[in-house]
Amino acid sequence: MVNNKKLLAWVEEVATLTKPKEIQWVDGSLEENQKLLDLMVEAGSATKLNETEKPGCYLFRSHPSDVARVEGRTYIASKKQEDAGATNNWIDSLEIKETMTKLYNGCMEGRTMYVIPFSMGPIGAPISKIGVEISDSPYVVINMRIMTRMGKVVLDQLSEDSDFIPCLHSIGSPLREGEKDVAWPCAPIESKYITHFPEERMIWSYGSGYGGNALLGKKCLALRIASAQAKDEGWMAEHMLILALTNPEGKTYYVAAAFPSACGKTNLAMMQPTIPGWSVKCVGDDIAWMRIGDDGRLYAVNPEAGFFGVAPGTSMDSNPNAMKAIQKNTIYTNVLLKDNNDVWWEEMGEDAPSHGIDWEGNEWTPASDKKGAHPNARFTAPASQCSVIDENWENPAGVPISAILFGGRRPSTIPLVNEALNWNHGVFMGSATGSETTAANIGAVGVIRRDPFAMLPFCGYNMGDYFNHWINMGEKLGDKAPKIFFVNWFRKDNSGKFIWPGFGENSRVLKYVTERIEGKNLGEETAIGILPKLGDIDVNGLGLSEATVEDLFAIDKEGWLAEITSIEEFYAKIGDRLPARLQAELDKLKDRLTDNGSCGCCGCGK
Ligand code: SAT
Ligand code: MN
Repeated sequence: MVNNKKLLAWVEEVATLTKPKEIQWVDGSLEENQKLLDLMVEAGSATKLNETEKPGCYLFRSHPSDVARVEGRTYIASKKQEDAGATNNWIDSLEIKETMTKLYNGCMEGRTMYVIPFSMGPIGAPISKIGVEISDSPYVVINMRIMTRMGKVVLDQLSEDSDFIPCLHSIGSPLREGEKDVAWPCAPIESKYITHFPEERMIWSYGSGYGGNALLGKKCLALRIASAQAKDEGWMAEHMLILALTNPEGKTYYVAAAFPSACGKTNLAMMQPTIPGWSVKCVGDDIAWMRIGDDGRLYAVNPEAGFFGVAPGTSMDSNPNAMKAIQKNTIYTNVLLKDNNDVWWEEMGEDAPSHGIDWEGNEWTPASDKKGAHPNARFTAPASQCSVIDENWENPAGVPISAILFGGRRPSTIPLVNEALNWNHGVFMGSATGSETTAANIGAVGVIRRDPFAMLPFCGYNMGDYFNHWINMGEKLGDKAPKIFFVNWFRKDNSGKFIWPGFGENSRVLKYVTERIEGKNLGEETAIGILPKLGDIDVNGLGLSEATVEDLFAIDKEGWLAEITSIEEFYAKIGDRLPARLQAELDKLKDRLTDNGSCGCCGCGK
């Protein structure tokens, strides 16, 4: 029996506005899930995959206009524009409510309205947050069942007066009397809106059924709304994977790492180290909620319960543990369907089938000039199916973080690994993160953009205030603060080939990180940070020449000066809420690089 007053009133209010043909309270059971899947297969929007090869797996094809997050249609609605800041699309709360209320009017006609109670974080954990998503998409229901803890178990947590985050979602495609449904109903791009109300802790999404636009627990709640809550409450909601790294002596270090979407977070989170005796376990692959524990250290929880990973590029080479985790009970979206009802995608490590159906539903052969899978094709799989999931992945207290990594796709200038001189220098590094854009967002691919802390599309408030929150957290953590490193697996040589092999070989860098944590006499202070000396990172067997290795850590002065100019431009955009201490870090870096009154050989800042 639902007795939460706010929920009952909200469900009634939404139903009155959106006029669904029926309302279904989702319980999260297996039977309910199967019923929805059967229904979608029958309606022609899902394909059941080969039961022997892929038991319990289904394929969906989205509309070609609805294949990724739409940052251009994603808004932060607040009373004052400066509270959203220069990096967000701001919209006046009252204005957008009026616009979207008109769109929501009757938008669920002919469809079922699902009420999906979910918990981000283990049920009942102190850091967890309860949300309720109302959606007219059964695809959203089955994805939310994998990505979150969902259904009756969550509803049972809500008492008469307890609070939750309302997340309203509609695909924006009413099914009027006599109209035939399509496989992937959605609204045209210009009427899609993904709107966040951080002041009211509320989300309204309209018009898209894909990924982060529609699975509202993920980027919308666990990052945009949670980041605003975290600032107010003194914790952190970050776009970070969490991994456990164990050395041959059996000591485990937990590492959190922020990379922009589709930069290999899932691969790193489940990586198979190539160096003997080391192992990696996964706590999470996309989001970390971190708070300061009783012992003063930073503890991280993965608020999600599943992986929503990029399929193309995922292979037994790049990520064997993900490949194994997605063999059953997995939802595939926008991959290629083989003639035996199994799936395939580019760079899967398996020869392309001689024939198949591509992500747009067309006949495909290797001679086709189009890709078989969309570059942002995804798998949705339960984290519990990952054979290297860490034993503490659902620990309500979280795991203690020893190091934080930032990174992005940078073809030049940025070294393989560079350690911050101190916390605020690390905050500076995070704030200046840049990366080549990827297919995870609709827009140009392959241009470098500043993506501070990999949070550019996910920070729910003014970026300058967010930077300041990081500085404040460092002050609270003091000498218990994790060490900060900037990594770049994506350096290219003159012919455009990646220099560093990446994937499992990244364990060599992680090993160096733990050795730095242990205070081993490695690395040296330079103008840009603490860089490994030649020999500090074991590159044996990689076939890299000494010159190439040197190149991975060389300080490209010209490149850095250009980098500084670009960071200055970005900081200017942030405006007057940019913390003075970050400007000071930028100035110090410039001085160190240009020898302006400094010794020029170290990071002493003199
Ligand atoms: O579509 S999602 O936002 O869930 C995936 C991503 O961009 O990382
Ligand atoms: Mn992500």
